[in-house]
Amino acid sequence: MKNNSQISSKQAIELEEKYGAHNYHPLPVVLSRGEGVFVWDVEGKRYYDFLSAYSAVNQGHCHPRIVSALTEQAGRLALTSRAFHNDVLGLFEKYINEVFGYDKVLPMNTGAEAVETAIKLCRKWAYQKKGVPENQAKIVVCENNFHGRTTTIVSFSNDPVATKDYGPYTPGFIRIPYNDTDALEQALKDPDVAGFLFEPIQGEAGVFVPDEGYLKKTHELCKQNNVLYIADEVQTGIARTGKMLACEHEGVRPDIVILGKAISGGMYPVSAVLADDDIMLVIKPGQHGSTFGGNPVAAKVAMAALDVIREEKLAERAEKLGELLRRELRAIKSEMLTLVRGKGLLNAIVIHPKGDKEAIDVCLKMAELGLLAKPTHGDKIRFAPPLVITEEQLMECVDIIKKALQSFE
Ligand code: IF1
Repeated sequence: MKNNSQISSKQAIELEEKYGAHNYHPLPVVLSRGEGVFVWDVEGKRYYDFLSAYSAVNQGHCHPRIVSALTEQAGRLALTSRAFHNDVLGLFEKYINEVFGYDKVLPMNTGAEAVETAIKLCRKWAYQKKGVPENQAKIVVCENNFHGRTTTIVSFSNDPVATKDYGPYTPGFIRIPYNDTDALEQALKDPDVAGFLFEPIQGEAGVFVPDEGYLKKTHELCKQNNVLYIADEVQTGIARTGKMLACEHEGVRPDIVILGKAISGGMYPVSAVLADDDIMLVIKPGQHGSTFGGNPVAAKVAMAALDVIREEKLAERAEKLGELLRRELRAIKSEMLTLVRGKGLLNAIVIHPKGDKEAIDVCLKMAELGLLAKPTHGDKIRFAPPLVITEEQLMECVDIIKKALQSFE
């Protein structure tokens, strides 16, 4: 692969070190090109991308359909602000509501902005529809959640790395253990609870899949207590777990759905909140918004990205290939590999250290062998390839993972 970068990997890392905030500690890999399931570094080495930008690139890197949607619209009308209408937003809004079966969508840009939007929507609904006293609304969240990095969102995180020294924290959140329906039943005894905000599978926590029936039971509890069921599908949505929404695995229809990441195929920041009229219309003109939210480029890119998901049947593919991947990973003989879990093509392995070797060392070895993945919370490695991966490519990746693990035996 020809290297058309102006700088070497070493120079790129030095520039980031010197001129960039140190809010990340990336693997020592400098990427310069992506296509489908592959990315290439500056020196031309090819890797399988097993992170997919944390499930934003479900459709594969630089999908031609999505690239052309971006470039065509960007050259025609990029941003109008919402002070005026444009000829693309309404088409996107109709399309996404038909795909997911809701009355209305509120378009934003990042996942965190969509989560914040859902929190504001839920609170306003609580005061105007449920009759919760002003400023008393509470939202139940789960231990080990990850919903983004704004000060309100980290206010209800229990991850000290994400929260320390960012106080004072936003009040109005109750945290309960994940995957514990009794704990939710208890929390819902408080009449001021307005919503339950959860991830159908906890991604950052290490792809923690709740027990079968957890979504159904929690949905019923919320219905019984007139509490909004708010699914954060930023990472689990858009076919990643084998369905368009992970909640579909249990036939559950959330009151509010939060989407991000792969809604644009990773091509452009697009996020969205879906709800029916009785909830969404509590927000009146001027009460919420953002400069770029729902801009023509975002709208066109998102429609192309959703087209790709549906036309290439990527949900079905994720379901089938996810079963294969977990079966093959569980067959690997390695003392370091203690657990394999996931749904569709959102998976993780749990690594037991061997001597001084741990998950990060396995990731560095896999990178050497041509596969990129990153540990989360120390001992878990997330495996989330683009959903366009073929069975043959998946088997090649299993082989790389096996070689890396067994290199420490
Ligand atoms: C980083 C983690 C994953 C999310 C869910 C909302 C958001 C995210 C379920 C916010 C974002 C990203 C953030 C990114 C890395 C990645 C991540 F490791 F941070 F936790 F995926 F697990 N809801 N997750 O997963 O969306 O504002 O980022 O668009 O912060 O490094 P965003």
